[in-house]
Amino acid sequence: PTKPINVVVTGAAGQIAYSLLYQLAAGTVFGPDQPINLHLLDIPVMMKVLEGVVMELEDLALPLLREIVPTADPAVAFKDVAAAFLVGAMPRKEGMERKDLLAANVEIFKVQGEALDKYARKDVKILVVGNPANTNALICSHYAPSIPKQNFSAMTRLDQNRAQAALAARLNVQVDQVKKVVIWGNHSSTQYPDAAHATVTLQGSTKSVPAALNQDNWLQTTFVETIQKRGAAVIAARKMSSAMSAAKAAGDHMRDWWMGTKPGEYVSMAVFSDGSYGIPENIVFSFPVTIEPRGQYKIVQGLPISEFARSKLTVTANELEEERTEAYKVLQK
Ligand code: NAX
Repeated sequence: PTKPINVVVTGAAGQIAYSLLYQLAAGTVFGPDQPINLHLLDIPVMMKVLEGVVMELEDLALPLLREIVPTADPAVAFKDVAAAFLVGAMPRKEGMERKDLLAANVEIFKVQGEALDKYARKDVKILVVGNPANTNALICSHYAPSIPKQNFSAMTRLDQNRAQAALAARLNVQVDQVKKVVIWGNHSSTQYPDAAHATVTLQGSTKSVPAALNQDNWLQTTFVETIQKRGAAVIAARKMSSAMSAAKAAGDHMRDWWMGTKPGEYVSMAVFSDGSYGIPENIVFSFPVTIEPRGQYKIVQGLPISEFARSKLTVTANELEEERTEAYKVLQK
């Protein structure tokens, strides 16, 4: 029998965790043969709410879910974890820009980086969901020097899923017929959702999305803006930020990292830039990647970058460099 792995979810009493925990317990992320112990971290005032979440997890009656450890202590939460979902943060409210969130959140990711460094497995896979996700991942890694930088990532999978769904709707095909949409850069309104390399399968034949749409103008304007502003649109409608779709995307991200990507496909993950595509190093930037089962991600190389795309990549890379400067300023105070 396979030994259980420890998996931590922070912000465990929050709304994204509420949808995410079920997926983890049901085996859709780490596979149907991998038992898990769930470590649930939240802040002290949320411990009562967390008790309710624990009751519901018990009542799922799912055999893969072994121990459940609710706690407000990072030392307990991060103990020997093989995977970490860093969801806990202050969520964006209506009208709030992500930059306002930075100061409030870097402190949290410093503390959690230190705890990962001390208590987690050295091969732990870390997914930062809490915003500003890319820069939080950078800070977290900075305070966890004993864990390889390649083990840190931030989530742009929700943006990828949104982009894929929007293209499928436009092309009037089922969502899984659209592949290879890329999200470049920051999980913010400067992200560049790029359909230039995407493919669509229509009645058994596969062609490029730009050729199928024959509307570069739509791809460069309405499409980009719709995806960039989708999070804000959900907040405006729901008065709360995306949760069900965010949790699904977090599961997708970790599953592909753990199990590998499908042959001939790639996915977008925000990871440490190694200078690929001329992006400055030492920022956490969303790139297309492929992953071998149980392996490391590899940034997809050699995609042609148009002049239009280049201008978009520059804007989002600049924003990440600014966030990095801001974050280190806050930490030096
Ligand atoms: P909620 O406010 O529902 O839950 C957050 C939880 O985190 C709360 O229970 C809170 O007590 C807890 N928390 C706060 N500080 C903590 C700490 N230091 N340690 C542990 N727990 C702590 O927010 P939710 O809607 O679940 O969103 C969580 C985060 O995801 C937000 O930062 C949000 O902006 C971000 N998102 C990121 C997305 C992405 O694509 N990367 C998309 C969805 C979402 O907007």
